[in-house]
Amino acid sequence: MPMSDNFDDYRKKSALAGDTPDKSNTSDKSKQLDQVRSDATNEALTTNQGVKISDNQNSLKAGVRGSTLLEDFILREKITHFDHERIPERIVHARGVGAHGFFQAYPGNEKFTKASFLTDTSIQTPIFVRLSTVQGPRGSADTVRDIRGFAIKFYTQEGNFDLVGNNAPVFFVQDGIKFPDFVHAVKPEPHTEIPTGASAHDTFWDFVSLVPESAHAVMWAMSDRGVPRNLRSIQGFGVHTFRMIDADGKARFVKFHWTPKQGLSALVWDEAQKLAGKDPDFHRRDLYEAIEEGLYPEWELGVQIVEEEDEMSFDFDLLDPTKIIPEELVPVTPIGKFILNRNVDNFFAETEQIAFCPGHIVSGIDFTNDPLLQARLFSYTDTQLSRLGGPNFHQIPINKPVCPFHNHQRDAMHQHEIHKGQASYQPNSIDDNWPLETPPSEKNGGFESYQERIDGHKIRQRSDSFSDHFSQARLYYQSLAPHEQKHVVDAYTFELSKVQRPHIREREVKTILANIDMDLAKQVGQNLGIDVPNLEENYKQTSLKKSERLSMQAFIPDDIQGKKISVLIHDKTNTETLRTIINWSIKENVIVHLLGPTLAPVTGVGGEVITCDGMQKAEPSVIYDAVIIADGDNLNMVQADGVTKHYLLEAYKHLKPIVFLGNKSELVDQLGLMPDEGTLLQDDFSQVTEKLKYLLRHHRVWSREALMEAIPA
Ligand code: HDE
Repeated sequence: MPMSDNFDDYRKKSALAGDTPDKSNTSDKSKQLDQVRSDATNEALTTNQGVKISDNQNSLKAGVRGSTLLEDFILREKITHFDHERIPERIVHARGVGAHGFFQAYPGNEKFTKASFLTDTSIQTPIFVRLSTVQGPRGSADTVRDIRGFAIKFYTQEGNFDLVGNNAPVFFVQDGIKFPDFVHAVKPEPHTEIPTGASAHDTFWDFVSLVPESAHAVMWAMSDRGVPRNLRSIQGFGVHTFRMIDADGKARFVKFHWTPKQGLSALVWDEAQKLAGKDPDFHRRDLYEAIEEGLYPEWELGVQIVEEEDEMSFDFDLLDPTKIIPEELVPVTPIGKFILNRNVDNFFAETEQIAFCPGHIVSGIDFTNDPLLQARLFSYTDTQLSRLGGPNFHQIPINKPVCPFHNHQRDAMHQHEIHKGQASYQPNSIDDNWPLETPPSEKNGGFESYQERIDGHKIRQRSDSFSDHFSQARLYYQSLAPHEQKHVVDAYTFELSKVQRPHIREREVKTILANIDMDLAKQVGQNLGIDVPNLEENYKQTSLKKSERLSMQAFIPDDIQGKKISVLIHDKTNTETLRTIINWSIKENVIVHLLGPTLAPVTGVGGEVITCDGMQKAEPSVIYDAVIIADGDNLNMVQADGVTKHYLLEAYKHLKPIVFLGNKSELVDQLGLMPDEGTLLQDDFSQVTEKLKYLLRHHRVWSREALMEAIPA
């Protein structure tokens, strides 16, 4: 690429020449803005009745200074509509972000299901995904510690299938009748409506310390899974055991898993807290921007399959939603993949109005008697009645099946269809009995519930097979890498330190944590000043001590696509270096932002004009995965700049790789940083690319955390 006096021209050209993914969506800002312009461009402004409006700035008044007239139907229509713009937010999972994509099945799935979207590899099934936090209201921050909802609507040719899962494979309660209690406890406290988006408060810990069945799910929430780096790098799970039915009517138990190609990564806690202030929309923005950049996130869908005859062969109950099936016992069989490749046009119409329900299933998939799932089957439709204002929410465009649907349901609030004919009942002879039922025996036949044999007494009781609440919580903790275990200790310590009532803190540590793992309990107890009884003799002996894929370390991506790097630049930055970095970023599909001291362009060593993508004060290091400090004749400037120094210190504290180009060991000393495998000091960017790639794939410089821990107090 020839040198150019104008660095910006160079950057545009190199982006065009580079081997980038399909960026037809383009990152060019003006084009993006064009895309979101109103679809009413070139149309006259009218009322909802179609009357053209001549003045949208002034209401109708009696004289220029007079009172406003009731007669002003234009004003009244506009204000009335505005007054009703909000609908009730979801009672849980209120804060979410959505995107469109498609699912593609792998060959061979007819071995266990007859669902056509899973067996016909020639079709791409459109999907809509909504990712959410559980606790906070619509306006809460994205990066709070919480489980993430991961709901997928598959618009199949045989009807909509909703897989309404979470990023943890287990839930807090075993029976749906406990769900409102759990939600009341975790939501903001009733007298203050505090805290927003957080579980670090008395009522949550009061409840979970009294309900041992929550121990396993709480452990997931307190681990790094509770603070994902972004929503492109979270796993999803169907949680409950479902069934799949093949064409011969044979049923098998399945657990759904979906795993990101991007690998799994988490925020460090300090970073999560800072982001909640510096960019409360961090996750929402990240997903939107990745899709706009053409960096489409991808997940592989898989199932753990258990033959019906093996139902009782585990030391936990398959119907218990607080249990996983360790992958050592039943591996995950991949059945397809999905990508998200289109942002919504309108948040309200799509993300807010989408209505998921675990009861939306298609032939080839069926339920089990998991008592949590059974309650969910009722709850979701019920909630839409008040949230979306009546039973016709399936007619809202985002909820509409892509296949035709016909029945005799009529009328009700917000009916969009104009049903014709007299026969809105069956049987009828007026319309030849149409629409007709389809026998299940036919190809693509009607839905038939799996004929499970039920034989029991009506009884309000939990099965004994649901009673081991601690073994799998222990398995989870013991399967984590040492740095992940440390984060769990830190998270329990932080959360419980916010609990005002000492007896709640003590109960959690002495009766829950001590029953899970003594090391964990002792460390948290020590941090909180609580003596912990040794309960090890109560521990149930289990054959499996570790399950490899519970640790996020088991999910290191193959590449670094979609990682974000900031390059700190000042006047007299070496333009040639920036060119090398940008060429590399295009090749690796990495997002690079050049950040100056202000938004004003900086001057390169040869006097070139370099436009900044942002300024260091406004785009803090917490937004990025790594920081590069460019070389040039600018060391004095960098040394004098407090913002840059803080930037680097914070990146170091958050275990991020930092590249000091121009071998700035003087600066490293001055900042008081301990050089480690993540502080890359070189003259030339090409000397660090391999190491930087390695560190970015592994996401953090974990050895630095251990190094900092090892320093004697
Ligand atoms: Fe939900 N849940 N839930 N839930 N849930 C809702 O439905 C409910 C449960 C999950 O992006 C609500 O439309 C009950 C488990 C997600 O729109 C509500 C029980 C799992 C979402 C509801 C559960 C989930 C919801 C609120 C226990 C993981 C967001 C608004 C019996 C497998 C969906 C709405 C979206 C939303 C009820 C337990 C996941 C009130 C009664 C277990 C991802 O109907």
